[in-house]
Amino acid sequence: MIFRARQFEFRFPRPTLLMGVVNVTPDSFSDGGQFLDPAAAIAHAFRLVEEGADLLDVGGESTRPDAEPVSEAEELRRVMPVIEALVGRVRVPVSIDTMKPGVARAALQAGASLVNDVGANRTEPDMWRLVADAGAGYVVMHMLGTPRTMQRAPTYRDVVAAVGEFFADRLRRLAAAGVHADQTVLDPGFGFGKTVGHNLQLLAALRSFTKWQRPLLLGVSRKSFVGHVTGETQAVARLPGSLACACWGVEAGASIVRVHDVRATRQALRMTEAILATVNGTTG
Ligand code: HH2
Repeated sequence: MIFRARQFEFRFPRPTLLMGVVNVTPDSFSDGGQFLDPAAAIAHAFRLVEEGADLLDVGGESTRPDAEPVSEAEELRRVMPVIEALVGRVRVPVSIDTMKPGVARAALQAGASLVNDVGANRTEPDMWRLVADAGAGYVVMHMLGTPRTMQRAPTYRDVVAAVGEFFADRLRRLAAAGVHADQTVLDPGFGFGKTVGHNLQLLAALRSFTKWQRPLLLGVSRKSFVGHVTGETQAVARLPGSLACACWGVEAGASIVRVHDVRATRQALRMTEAILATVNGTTG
């Protein structure tokens, strides 16, 4: 399996890729306001690379439930100085976390290598054409509704089947828009229109989503369902629960984890991978 994002190419199997989160927002649930100043965001991004991030995900709009939508101009104002400062100065691909084609276009023009589209439930193909033209990577994330509405009593007949059908449909639509399968990453969208039970069911069934032979991205870091299960109310204190999910996720076939705590997650995953390699008889 190969993942291509412009000049970058990752071949799997390989150690799990760590995507470090850079939120240039005042209101992210996990670290809102800490990196709104571009200089702080840039310094944070360099630190994440030093700690072992294989990708950087820069976002200028919080997608937490009930977050205030941000205008395109404001989102550009937040993310562009950060993307421009990072591209060419870090050796890892820079991802733009946006639902807006206009923001994705500007980020790609500035040298970003992939688009992390939490709004991949869109039906208009303009975002996909941009990705096709740039040869960029593209994260296909499942969300029920919009950040405004997604946590209002989400219901599914079968959440695992619904996410699977979404992936199959989007891979077809992306191919029709000229995006090669090698450019895609699949993400069940933990917390995006999901109850605690739905998130747990998706984690339990993660392996079933490997059937498309595409890297699976796991975005569980500090999320509220970890708080619900563990009783930890503070997002920044949810690292142990997040690590448990990440280790399970890698055992269940995840290839990329999107995290705030790169150094700690890297250590947990390298250890998990060493154990798995021994279980599978591929080392010593
Ligand atoms: N989760 C968040 C944001 N972007 N992208 C993908 N592909 N998968 C995710 O699970 C995901 C994501 C939410 O986390 P965070 O960026 O910390 O919070 P906020 O949206 O409040 O900025």
